[in-house]
Amino acid sequence: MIDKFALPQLAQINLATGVISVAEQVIIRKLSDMPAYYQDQSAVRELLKTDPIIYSVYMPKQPSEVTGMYTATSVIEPGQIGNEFYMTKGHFHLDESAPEVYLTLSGEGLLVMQTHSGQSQVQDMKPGTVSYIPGDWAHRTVNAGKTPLVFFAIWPVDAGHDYDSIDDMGFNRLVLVGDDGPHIVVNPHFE
Ligand code: PAN
Ligand code: ZN
Repeated sequence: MIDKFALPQLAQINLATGVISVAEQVIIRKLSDMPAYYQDQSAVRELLKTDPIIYSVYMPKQPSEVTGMYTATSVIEPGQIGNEFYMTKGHFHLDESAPEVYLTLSGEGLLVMQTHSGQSQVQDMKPGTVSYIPGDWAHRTVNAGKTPLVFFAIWPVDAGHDYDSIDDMGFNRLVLVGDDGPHIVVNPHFE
């Protein structure tokens, strides 16, 4: 369908902070929005006293509400909870034919992906990496560095988000803080 109503749009992204000049909506996720996502619950309880921001998402004013693509920048703060890095909740797209592209702008981290059938893949994120996420792969980003992990995402407007599946079962791979960098391990609690 041709999008007759959209007008050209120009935005400026601050590559270090992820802030978009025409940001209309900012989603802020604090630890209190996702306490059960981390394994070490005593570390969670301690950190909840200050309830840090884990990540923020900046969405520009969209050219059209009807068709096309969404764009956003995500900023994952640096930090750890127990022996896990700060990370996003992660989700599947409701429309399994709706893929997504992530372009890393700054920082370093990992993109953890998996299918409903249990296939998994973890990709490095660093400035300039472009990840193609097929429509049926759940995706979560993990900041494994000491500075904010900032990336730009593009996905179809009708993709929809399924958070419940990950809320229920988690991801089958965890990224833990190791002496020599991030360690990817099998999640013992994955169901
Ligand atoms: C991204 C994510 C964003 C936040 O824009 O929504 O990084 O992660 P969660 O949505 O898992 O909290 C995206 O993948 N959109 O589809
Ligand atoms: Zn997505």
